Amino acid sequence: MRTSASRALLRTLMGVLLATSASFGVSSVAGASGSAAKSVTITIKNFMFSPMKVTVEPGEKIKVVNKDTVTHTLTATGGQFNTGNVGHNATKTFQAPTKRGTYDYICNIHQYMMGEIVVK
Ligand SMILES: [Cu+2]
Repeated sequence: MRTSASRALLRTLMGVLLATSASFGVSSVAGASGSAAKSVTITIKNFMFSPMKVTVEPGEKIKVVNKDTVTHTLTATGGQFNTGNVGHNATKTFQAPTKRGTYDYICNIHQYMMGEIVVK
């Protein structure tokens, strides 16, 4: 009885191990397939970008959520990216530049709103 119980336990443990290694396999495949799977979110609230500075991989997806009641944009001062108008509670997604560097951005409507995206 005792042996079959431990055998059952062993089988369960093996199952867990298999499931764990399988999920590891999936995540490493996702990582290998590129940065497209990764994404970061910048939230706009009280006329501020949060976080003000994000570090991303080249081409990583950047999601912008506007929690203010007024419309904002997230616009690179160098013209590399621009969400266009993001209305109240709206979400826009764009891709980070593929070239490494630091990209400053502002809100086109309220140009004192500033942030920074670092591609490394
Ligand atoms: Cu704005």
